[in-house]
Amino acid sequence: MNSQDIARVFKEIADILAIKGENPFRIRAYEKAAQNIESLGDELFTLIKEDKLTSVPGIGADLANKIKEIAESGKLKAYEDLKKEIPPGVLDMLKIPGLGPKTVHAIYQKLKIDTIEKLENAAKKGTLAELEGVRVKTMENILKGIELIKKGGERTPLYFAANIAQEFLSQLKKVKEVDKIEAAGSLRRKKETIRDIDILVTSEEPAKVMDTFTSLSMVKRVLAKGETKSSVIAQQNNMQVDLRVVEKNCFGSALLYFTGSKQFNIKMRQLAIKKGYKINEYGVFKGEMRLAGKTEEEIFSLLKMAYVAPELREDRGEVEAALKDSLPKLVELKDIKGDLHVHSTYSDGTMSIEKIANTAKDLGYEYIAVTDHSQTLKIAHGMDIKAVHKKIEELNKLNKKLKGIRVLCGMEVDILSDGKLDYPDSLLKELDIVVAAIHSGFKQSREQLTARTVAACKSKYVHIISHPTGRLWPERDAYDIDLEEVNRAARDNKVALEINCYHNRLDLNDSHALAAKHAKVKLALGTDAHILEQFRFMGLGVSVARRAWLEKKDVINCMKLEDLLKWLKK
Ligand code: DGT
Ligand code: CA
Repeated sequence: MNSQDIARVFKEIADILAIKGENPFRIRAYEKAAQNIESLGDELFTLIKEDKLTSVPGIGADLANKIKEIAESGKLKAYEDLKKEIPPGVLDMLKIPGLGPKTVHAIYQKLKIDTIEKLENAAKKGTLAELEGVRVKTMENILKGIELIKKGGERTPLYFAANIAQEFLSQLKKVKEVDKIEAAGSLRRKKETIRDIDILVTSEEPAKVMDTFTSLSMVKRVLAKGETKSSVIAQQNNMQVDLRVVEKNCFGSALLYFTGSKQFNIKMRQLAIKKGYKINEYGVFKGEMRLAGKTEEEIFSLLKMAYVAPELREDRGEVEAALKDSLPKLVELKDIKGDLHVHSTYSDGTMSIEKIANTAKDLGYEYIAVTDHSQTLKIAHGMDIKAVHKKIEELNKLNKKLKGIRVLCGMEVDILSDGKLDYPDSLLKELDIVVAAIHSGFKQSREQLTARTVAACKSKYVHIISHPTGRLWPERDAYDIDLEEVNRAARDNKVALEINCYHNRLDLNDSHALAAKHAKVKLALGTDAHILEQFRFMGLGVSVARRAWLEKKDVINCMKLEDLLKWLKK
């Protein structure tokens, strides 16, 4: 149980009270307590030990006792009792993005709807409109939200799927009967979400490989076990993992086939036919004669085309480009010279600036931008102006001491609901780098959200728009924003758009980033790391960038320090 788990209990109590229609002050007290608990982090446990919980604003004797009860027993009786008063299907509705407890209260109390299925029907039939304040748009949003939850249940974000696959791969690599092994499918193409994991191996003894695979400790259930193909459900996320054993000679053609995508495969098959060949997972054939199949390279070369990186295999023009040898030279992780979005202890991060600098240096970076939250974002310890001055001073001193790494003094500045920035220009101009972001008012209209972002682009001091569509898997879908207009504003004002590499953001996504590139907008990669381990999200961001056809010149993180500093001067 960490402080976030405890905060979640309090947040859920607030939600249940709201669904019951209780006194708003009582609800607010629990909400505030949840926020305070969350922002305390580990300090919460020190306060518990020292019996000083009531020194935290908004936490009186009653809440303090409740916190202690959860910390000691992992449970809270008052919460368990409260949960029993509301049908579970009603509580599930809270998971629908954009549907708050007040609306759930009305839906449940007035219309007696108590499951997501019933809610979906009511939204489809339009009967929800009987409720005050529910418009057609609200019903559309509810249906979209339900769709999102359903999708979320089936597909797993890349980061988690890759971790699960890694466990299987590392166990299977230890098996002596396994020769070659590779993950194929959407995972190899680095799609942002993965339905199932496809693994290919070559082996002289497939039966033994299948025995081991189906009895691995990570396996929850065996769906099918055959001589050349088996399928299991992994414990984690209930993900399906398929394993195929193929002939050594066919490894390349099988890898090509099972990497997909399906659309890419179709294109390749048409191309092969045009050239008088036949292509399938066993190889490339002319009549009965097999001409290639051992490696992917061999196949591409037989078809007289350049090697197509897996990330590009989506039938978005890559086959045509490969035939003309005009594929982009995709950016690689090793090209990245710095991370342009991390948080320190100055706001809600857990790393000191010194620690950030040393880690960045160890990663081989030339620079790192420490971009803490601005004053309005209180939940994330947004910094007031005085604190920013202190940070500037500390960084000036630190940079004089440091060798081989430059820490850029930055801030992630809120774009307020009227489009103004959260600090005055006089402060912004003292910073090395300004990342601007929307953290509130997600439900504003498309016009408002677009106007806010465009206004931020027009500021002389903004360099990067962070997570431009606000999506946060699985809670929040991207908000409605006109990215074409944002692209134009970014290009005209020399602002880069971020590919936020945080595992449940990946925002911009691949197709948005590709559109930005076409609009001549630069992209910036930032991990949004709050803890040390999250620096490695950069790899995820690079995957998005590669799927977006980005080259070194499209990504500002590939600039040398000297060039980046020039670029930041605008
Ligand atoms: P996923 O699992 O939905 O995230 O996406 P994929 O791409 O991994 O799809 P999956 O697992 O159904 O199939 C793996 C690959 O096998 C797919 O990318 C291409 C190939 N494949 C599967 N079914 C077909 C098909 O009907 N036609 C062709 N041409 N290729 C297929
Ligand atoms: Ca798959």
